Amino acid sequence: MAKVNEVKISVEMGKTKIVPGLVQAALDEGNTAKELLQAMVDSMSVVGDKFSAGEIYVPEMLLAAKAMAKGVEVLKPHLTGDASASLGTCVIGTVAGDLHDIGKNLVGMMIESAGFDMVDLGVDVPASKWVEAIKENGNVTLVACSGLLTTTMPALKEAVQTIKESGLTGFKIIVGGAPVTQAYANEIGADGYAGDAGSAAIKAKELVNV
Ligand code: B1M
Repeated sequence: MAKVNEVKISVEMGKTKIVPGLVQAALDEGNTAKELLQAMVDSMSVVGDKFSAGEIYVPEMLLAAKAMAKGVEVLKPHLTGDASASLGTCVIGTVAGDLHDIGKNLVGMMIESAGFDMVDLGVDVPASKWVEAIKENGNVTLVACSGLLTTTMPALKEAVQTIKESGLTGFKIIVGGAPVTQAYANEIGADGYAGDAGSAAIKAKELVNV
């Protein structure tokens, strides 16, 4: 079996120990980092579909996520560039009530490689914590809020509104995540929206006028 397929299946099965070695072997075989990332994203779609169908449960979903995170660690040096000029600090996190962080981490990685310094607030970030982080960290030019659940879309709205109502200035807010759309981003007053990690980095630069 081609190594890329072995990566895909091993992530689906949550084989955290063997995924890093398989990803490295697939890179050595000539697969690109982008191809391998896409294979792992596809695995997570399969996992999500199996969860929806009641074929697997939360623990299996969690193991698959851990396996993907291990694979992404191996890909990281191949996905990120080496930006020289700093575009300021980006504060990133997943909104309150939401524990999904793989997409947020990929977005953070790509935005960092576009030239931003990164402050990662993690997951389940309450609206007030974004404001504190903007105050505490100098030169925040971008705030990036991720949300993966339809049930946490109101938390995304609350985060954006709380940040805007704080009166703090000098930064733009970008939002994204599977259930989020450009229309929803407009509706909640975000400055930008991106559908995936690569376009988030492009949008981030655009928002800070580079
Ligand atoms: Co969850 N989960 N999950 N889960 N989970 C989904 C999202 C789901 C679609 C699965 C399904 O039912 N088919 C479903 C959501 C349904 C919905 O709301 N519409 C779901 C559910 C229901 C749940 C629970 C409620 C299950 C339960 O407990 N009954 C529960 C909620 C827990 C909580 O958050 N409070 C739950 C829990 C979990 C785990 C903890 C087990 C685990 C997460 C572990 C982790 O992240 N460390 C998990 C996982 C792994 C998934 C799936 C299978 C994979 C998510 C993922 O990592 N995808 C997911 C199914 C799926 O996605 N198809 C699912 C890969 C990742 C690269 O993609 O995160 O979409 P994604 O990120 C993309 C884009 O969205 C975008 O760029 C990224 C990269 O290109 N993007 C941004 C993301 N953030 C962005 C920010 C931006 C811009 C773009 O700007 C700031």
